Amino acid sequence: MKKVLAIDLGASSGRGIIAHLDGGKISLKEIHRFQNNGVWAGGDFLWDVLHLLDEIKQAIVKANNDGGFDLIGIDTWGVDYGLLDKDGSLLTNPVHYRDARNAVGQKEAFDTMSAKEIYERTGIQILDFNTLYQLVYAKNHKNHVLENAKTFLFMPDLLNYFLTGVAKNEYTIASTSQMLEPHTKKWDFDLLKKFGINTDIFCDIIMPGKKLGELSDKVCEELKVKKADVIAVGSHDTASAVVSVPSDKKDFVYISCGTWSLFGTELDEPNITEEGYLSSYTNEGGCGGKIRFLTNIMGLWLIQESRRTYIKEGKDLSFADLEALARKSEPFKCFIDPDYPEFGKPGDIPKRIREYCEKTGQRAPETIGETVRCIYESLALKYKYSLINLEKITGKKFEKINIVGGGTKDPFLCAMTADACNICVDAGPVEATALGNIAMCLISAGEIKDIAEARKIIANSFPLKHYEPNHTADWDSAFERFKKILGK
Ligand code: LFR
Repeated sequence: MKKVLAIDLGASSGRGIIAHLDGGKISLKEIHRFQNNGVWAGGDFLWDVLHLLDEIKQAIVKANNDGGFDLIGIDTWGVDYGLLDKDGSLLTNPVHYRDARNAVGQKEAFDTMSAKEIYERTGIQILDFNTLYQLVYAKNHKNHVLENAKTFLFMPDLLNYFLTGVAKNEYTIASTSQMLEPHTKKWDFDLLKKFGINTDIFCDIIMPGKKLGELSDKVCEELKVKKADVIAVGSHDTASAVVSVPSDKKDFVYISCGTWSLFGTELDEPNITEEGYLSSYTNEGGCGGKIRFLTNIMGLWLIQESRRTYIKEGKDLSFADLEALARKSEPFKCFIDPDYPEFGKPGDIPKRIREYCEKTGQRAPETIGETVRCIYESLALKYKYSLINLEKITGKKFEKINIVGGGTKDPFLCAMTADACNICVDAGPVEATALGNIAMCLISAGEIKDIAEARKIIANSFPLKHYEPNHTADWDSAFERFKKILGK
């Protein structure tokens, strides 16, 4: 019976979870949790990657003291990267995907190739933080860094490298970069050359489920732990989350719901069409040879960042407090497009929501409860909009939405999703990302046969919460108003 240490890093916190298979169920234990905040340094918004490495080491020591482990998998958010010099040392701190420079890089990239052409080639949703645009910015403004770079690593690749000394780019995380050819699953070097990016820095791509290496002698000595295998899991957190969607159907709809809401389905092949481009559907790489056909929706970030503003103003409200205030507030007062670019930047979201409502001729929210309710309803309506587009593009009709991840702890949002979309919702598991990571480790060790079996085991291990839709005509008229705001 193999023991797994899953390291799951989100954009605001990280965890170390140990797990094993026990009588056809996965048993989990969180042994370490830590903060992961972007840090402003001299006008740059950066990741403190050495802090993350240190926390991962603490998780390794704790897991070792808790009975040991045989396999480690690391997953993180997408797109961000670090560069090594010719001696294998980190050149600079990785830049946070919410740094304002990325929008500049994107604009500059469009001088070389249009957004549509980039989408047609890569199948990836046009988001200003995609690695491609980050590299265009680096080339145009920080070229001394790129000129000294020998090796390019995404965040999980970089952390794996620190633990093993092995430098590889894992496929699912690489697919978030907008720099892969989606059919061959290889680097699109021709594309990169068009942007003048040195293609020598990229590593071999490793597929999820393969062994990447072992904890290095140095790490074992430093931490006084035994050797363990480091597995290339679906190292993009969303790829891991999709592995653990507890569905036994071939076609299913999921929302990986946390800071972001990743709304989509799994496909066998990329689906790159004009409609997909216009409705912001992406073709990210999945585990088991699948494509994650999904759209990236702003998600609970809007509530998290609003809460930070309220706390700065001296109103120390928990998420449960915010939800309670929202429940008591006037329904359907005003809506936002959650994906309006201004909402993606750190700062005073409630103020930006008020401005947005005024600009779009709506009554602006006046209280905290009204603001939070506006966010919840707008997310639920964006899910409905995304479901309609998904059914149109794929020609499939879906009967249920599986919500996985931290958002499953929010019954208000889950119920609203069912009501707005007029569809059943199954919510769970909450630990979707870590579970997908664990599942790929156990598949690589031969303890689980494949992803279908992993999904059965996960469905069997964690209870789901079921929501029946309570769809009223109010949601239909709300959706008509919402579409006008989107300009559709
Ligand atoms: C979710 C996620 C999304 C990605 C965003 C930024 O945590 O990985 O999939 O678009 O973060 O990297």
